Amino acid sequence: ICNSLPWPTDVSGLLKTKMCDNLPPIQARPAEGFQSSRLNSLVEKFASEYSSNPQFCARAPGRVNLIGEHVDYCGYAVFPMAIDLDILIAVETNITGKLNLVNVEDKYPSFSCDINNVEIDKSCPNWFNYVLCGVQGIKEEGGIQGLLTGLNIAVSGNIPPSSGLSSSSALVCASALAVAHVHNLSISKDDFAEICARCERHVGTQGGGMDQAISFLATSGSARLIEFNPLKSTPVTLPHGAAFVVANSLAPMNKAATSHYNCRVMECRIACQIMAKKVGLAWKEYQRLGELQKVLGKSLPEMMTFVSRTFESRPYTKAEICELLSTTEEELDKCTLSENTRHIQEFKLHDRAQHVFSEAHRVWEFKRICDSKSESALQDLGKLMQESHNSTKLLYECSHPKLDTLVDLSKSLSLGARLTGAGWGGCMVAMVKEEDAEEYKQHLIKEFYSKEPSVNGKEINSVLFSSLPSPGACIYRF
Ligand code: ADP
Ligand code: NG1
Ligand code: MG
Repeated sequence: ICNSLPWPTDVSGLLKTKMCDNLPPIQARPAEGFQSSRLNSLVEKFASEYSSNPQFCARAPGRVNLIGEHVDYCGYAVFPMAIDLDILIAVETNITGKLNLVNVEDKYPSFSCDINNVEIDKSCPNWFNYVLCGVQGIKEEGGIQGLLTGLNIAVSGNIPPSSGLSSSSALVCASALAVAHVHNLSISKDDFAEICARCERHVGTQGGGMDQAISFLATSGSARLIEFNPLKSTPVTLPHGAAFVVANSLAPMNKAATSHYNCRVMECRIACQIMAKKVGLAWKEYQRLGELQKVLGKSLPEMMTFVSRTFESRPYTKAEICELLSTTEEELDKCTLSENTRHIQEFKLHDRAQHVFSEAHRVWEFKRICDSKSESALQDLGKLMQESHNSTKLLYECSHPKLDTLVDLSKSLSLGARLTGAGWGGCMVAMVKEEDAEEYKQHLIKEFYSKEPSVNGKEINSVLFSSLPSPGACIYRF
């Protein structure tokens, strides 16, 4: 974090890069197009609520993950691209010390609190918790001296919520960016990504950092291979001739409202700790399968063999896990499990760990094939996407019957299709030949969406769309 440097609002792009490489850009508010009309409605909402105009707007995009699901929190690389759907936050400072929040959508009720006394209630999955995470993240790690300035905020989002396209992190990232901008902090994109990955955990989900990383580090025109510990992001050009189509299964899944997501994080952690203990390591020091692999110096296929030799493909009771770790339930609750997973009595270890190691391997294969520019690249990538879906469905058990239907319907006209994001509902991403994209979409409309009453009257483009890689978070000057 370049705390000593001022936020370079008044300098050219070139100088900005010299002052602190890699800052989220500050740019003119778009004067035309779709983004501009959304900004106009947001400003209207802002004015009707606060009787004034915003000083600036922070924008953070959602993402679609092409491959590498449920591996980021194990320390493994992922392969997302930002989409052009986003969260926009209009902001002005106030002198009351209050954080006032309104949303353009009535379903998200207004909220107000003392900005220097933020409390995030994990037990209530309120929308404003994500804004509070961003505020808290910058307060804790942004290097602010003294008190935070009060803010009036209006929010507008068009990322379908609870659908695996990372609406939650876009809201956290836009909020953190807004608070940092108000306080003149120069925080690099990488630092924003890491701060936001940590602070989103205040809502209770133990995420890995993919969503926040791509929201800040995305660049238009390329997907990114994102590695963790340390954070590293590499642009990867996707092969010519491929279109990525996102299809919403219309089954929402709110990650903060259930323990499904954290249960998987814990299953991987328990598998890691039992394997660490088996080879004589101090198991409490190991949280992530990726860390264990590094210490053991084994390849991913070797780790898969290790998993097969260690676990059976059946659930393990908490008592059995304690026996394998020579520990007590109290200690397991304290050292390993999150608050919302302590009630769970059975954990699957073999299948979850096998998914993680095989999926981590597929991510690197995906990158290798993209770089190879081989003639069979599209077919090879499609095959990896299909294998990834099968693994999330069968080994990780995080698919949904509607997602499986969409993936099955994609077999004839796509090269490969898979659930994207955390799953249990939400979206699927399919890779199709550009020339087949329209026919493919019509096929899904006929066979899936025409049978879904909830789509009636909705724009089909809001549930079924192609997406090109979009740029990352920025500030719009007003
Ligand atoms: P995902 O990140 O896959 O979209 P999550 O369950 O992680 O799904 O987060 C969804 C939650 O994010 C919503 O329930 C809501 O609280 C919040 N959210 C998403 N979009 C908006 C929005 N436009 N305005 C307010 N809150 C939003
Ligand atoms: P979504 O579905 O967008 O909330 C979640 C996690 C990611 C990653 C994916 C699964 C958060 C903020 N996001 O994404 O880190 O683990 O699931 O690959 O926890
Ligand atoms: Mg989310």
